[in-house]
Amino acid sequence: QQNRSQSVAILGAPFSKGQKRRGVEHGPKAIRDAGLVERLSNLDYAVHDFGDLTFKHLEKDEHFMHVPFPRTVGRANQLLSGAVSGAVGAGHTCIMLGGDHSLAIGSVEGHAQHCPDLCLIWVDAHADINTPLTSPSGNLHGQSVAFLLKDLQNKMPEVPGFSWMKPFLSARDLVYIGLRDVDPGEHIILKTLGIQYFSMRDIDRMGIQRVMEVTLDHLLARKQRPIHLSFDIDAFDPSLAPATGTPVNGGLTYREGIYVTEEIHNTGLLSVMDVVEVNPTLGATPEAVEATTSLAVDVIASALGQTREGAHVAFPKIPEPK
Ligand code: 6HN
Ligand code: MN
Ligand code: MN
Ligand code: MN
Repeated sequence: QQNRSQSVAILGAPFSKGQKRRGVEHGPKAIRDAGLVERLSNLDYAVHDFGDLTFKHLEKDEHFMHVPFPRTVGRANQLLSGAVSGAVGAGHTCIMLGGDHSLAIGSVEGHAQHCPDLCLIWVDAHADINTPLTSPSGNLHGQSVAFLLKDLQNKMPEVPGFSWMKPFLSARDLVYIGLRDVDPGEHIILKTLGIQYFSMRDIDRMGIQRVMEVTLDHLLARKQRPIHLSFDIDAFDPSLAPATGTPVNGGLTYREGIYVTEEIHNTGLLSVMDVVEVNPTLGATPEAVEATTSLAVDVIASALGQTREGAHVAFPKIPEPK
């Protein structure tokens, strides 16, 4: 399997205002400290670490309805969009380290500037498709997808801070994997728009192999196109990824999660991957935090071609003694 691009850009987005718990802004540093760059270099990539973006603190940012920090989140995503667009335009496969999942707005938007025909795979316990009118919490990390979808354009109010962007994604270009905590308003949106999703129940019924087959067929059968993978670490079971803000029992096993990223790698079409919601201040013990951050490194390495069979290692034949 050929890698789509031999160079990987790492982009840190230490941002947390899409939800109310502090600490998720330390995600990028924690994932780097777990050895990300070395692991990717071992896979034979040229790794370009672009460092962390610097997000401005906005003085005046009143609630919009019950949505906190709308302008701060909007501005952060505008900045991130430019950075992702630049990295993709320069020919890198881009890994965006969050930060909370509101960052997917800017990440997918920036990706779409270079790849308007992209498709989106959203791996998450949550659907993150609330509008401000359906959201129980008001938090923007639970609303990212609603900002992206053309199909929801006339259901979205004008949220201050987001006038720089327009929705561009079609509901048929999106697949969810791992859902198990969907709000009532989100459920009606998923059903009305006919969005393809695989809940944990679907994974129990079909198995992860069939889920990935249908997912990739749904998105790629008509034509091959760039994949945006938005991976919320809370898709994994909380026993594997405890250091996250909104854990939900009954999540992906280690092997299911790795199978998802292996299959995506094998398409050769991965273009941008987000890894979000790693909150190193929320683990009960240092071991719990380390389990979460090293899991994040594992899924990234797997999405970029690390195999469980060792095939990624450049060893053309069995060495012989002289
Ligand atoms: N995430 N559905 C809940 C809400 O507040 O809208 C939870 C969202 C979680 C968001 O994990 O990225
Ligand atoms: Mn999420
Ligand atoms: Mn989630
Ligand atoms: Mn490969």
